[in-house]
Amino acid sequence: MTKIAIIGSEKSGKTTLAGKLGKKGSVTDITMYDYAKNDRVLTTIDATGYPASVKSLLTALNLSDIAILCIPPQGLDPLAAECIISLDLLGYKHGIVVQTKADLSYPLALEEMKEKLKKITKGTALENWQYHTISTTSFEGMEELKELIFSMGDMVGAEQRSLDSLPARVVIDQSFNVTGIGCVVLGVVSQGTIHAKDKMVAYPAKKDLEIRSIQMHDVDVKTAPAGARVGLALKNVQSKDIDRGFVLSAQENVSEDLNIECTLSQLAKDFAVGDMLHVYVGLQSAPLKVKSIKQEGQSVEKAKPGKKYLLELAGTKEIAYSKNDRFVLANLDGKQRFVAFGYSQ
Ligand SMILES: Nc1nc2c(ncn2[C@@H]2O[C@H](COP(=O)(O)OP(=O)(O)OP(=O)(O)O)[C@@H](O)[C@H]2O)c(=O)[nH]1
Ligand SMILES: [Mg+2]
Repeated sequence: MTKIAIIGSEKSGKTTLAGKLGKKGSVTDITMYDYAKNDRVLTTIDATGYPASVKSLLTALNLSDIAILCIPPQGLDPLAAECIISLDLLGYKHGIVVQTKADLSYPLALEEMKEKLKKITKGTALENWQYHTISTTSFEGMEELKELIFSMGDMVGAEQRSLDSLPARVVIDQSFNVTGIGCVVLGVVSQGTIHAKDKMVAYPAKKDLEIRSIQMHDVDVKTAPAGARVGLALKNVQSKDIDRGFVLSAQENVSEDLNIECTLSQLAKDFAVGDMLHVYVGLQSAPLKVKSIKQEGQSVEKAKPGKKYLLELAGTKEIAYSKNDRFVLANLDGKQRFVAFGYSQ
């Protein structure tokens, strides 16, 4: 089961590509496309709410294992750069830089663009990503891209087996009521293995529940491993008790305020004590106010690009997280909105 996110700047060919990789399914601020044939199962997520919403971009990336960054013949623009910064802050491991609309360019120009992109992404999470050229008009490179996605998917799947034995966590992206069944949620097992009849807790609301049944791509299963996209029928809760971003788990930290040790992107705008930042973890987000900034134990007024700080942040919305969860910080007033990544202390 492979899960990919298609991202990039406006009119870079994202939706046309997504449409070639599966059948259109649910639409919110992300649009899902499904494909299943024999043992090849693919979920493609188009971050349709981006660029208006950075949350759409982060949601698509968090629900996927492989990112497809679309770059059209016009090359990099500020939004494509913002996508690269988000991938770098997330420490996103697997992806392909796809040069789209090859029919509108020519081989030498595409090769030059690739060299330029390799230079720009040196030292970022994208440093060792593969490059591939396609056209959804002439179909050039499309079969090869599918093969590449599935072979990367197999590799990611093998990596995920090391997560199967961790405590189970399921990140929820949809919750609804089904007549005769009750609360049904859709999400991804981010680590561990879940079983029908498991008792879990929905965080941050701390609602006790039981997994009644599990489906993977509309097929009933008894267990689901790390990396699986699942539909779960839940007992003892109602769909209104569970929102997107909730985590089903045995144990999570829950708080409104956060202390985060963070590293600012080289391309971030600086921020100061008193500023509002948006904090993202998994599929959750919340606005938090910067109460204090410390650099090597000393209080400072401002945080500057490329540097490390300990932030004291005050919020009003409960967030669920675990020790190793990576937080991403954004300043929604900025031109380039992503600011930093960090971990709670
Ligand atoms: N010539 C050519 N045109 C393409 C190709 N792929 C997409 N297009 C066209 O490019 C335009 C944008 O394509 P979309 O797939 O909507 O791109 P997008 O990135 O989803 O665009 P937004 O969601 O609006 O940002 C459309 O008019 C497409 O028909 C291609 O391979 N070749
Ligand atoms: Mg689109």
